[in-house]
Amino acid sequence: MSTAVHAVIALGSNLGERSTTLTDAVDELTAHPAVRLRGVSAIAQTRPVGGPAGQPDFLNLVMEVETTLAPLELLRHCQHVEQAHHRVREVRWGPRTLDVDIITYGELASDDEVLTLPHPRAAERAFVLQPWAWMDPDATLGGRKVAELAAAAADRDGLAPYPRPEDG
Ligand code: A4P
Ligand code: MG
Repeated sequence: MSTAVHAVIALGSNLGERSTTLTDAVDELTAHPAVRLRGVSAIAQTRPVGGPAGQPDFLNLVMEVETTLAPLELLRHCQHVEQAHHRVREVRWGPRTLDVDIITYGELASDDEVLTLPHPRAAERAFVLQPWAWMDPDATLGGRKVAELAAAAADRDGLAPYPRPEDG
């Protein structure tokens, strides 16, 4: 029996019923018998980074799981969940109903383009780092505190808790 590994997974949605999509996807990802939920962040509303001008704001969250799936098995599982949400993705970095990225898989480092670990753009993206720091204030990525990386990220100003407090 293989040992369980902790993995951090980031979810984003900027089309359709965004918050329902994210919370359903958390349930679907952890419905797999080899995946156990260890933590899930609050939802952040974030301005789109990259992609076509004028696309809607994203909702993003981060979750931590413990899994006995191998890295590529976990990627395949994430892609199945994306597909179950009828993901629309015609343009790179364009609007999508659901995007699921693996941010870390234990301490594994890989530059394989099918599964790059840690996720190559995570360390500069507040839409990943800030929810991660909310979930786990002591988290580190590449030896640096995730909360500090989040504060320094260029897209930090476009991020707010969702729903905003004034919305109730
Ligand atoms: N792939 C390689 N490494 C990984 C990994 N660690 N996790 C490969 C997941 N997939 C990985 O991904 C393309 C290929 O990446 C896959 O075939 C997989 O084998 P994709 O999800 O199909 O395509 P994509 O998401 O359109 O492109 P990409 O490059 O993954 O984009 P990103 O970096 O995920 O960025 N702004 C805000 N505010 N919030 C967002 O959530 N998301 C993006 C997408 C851009 N801007 C955003 C947000
Ligand atoms: Mg992606």
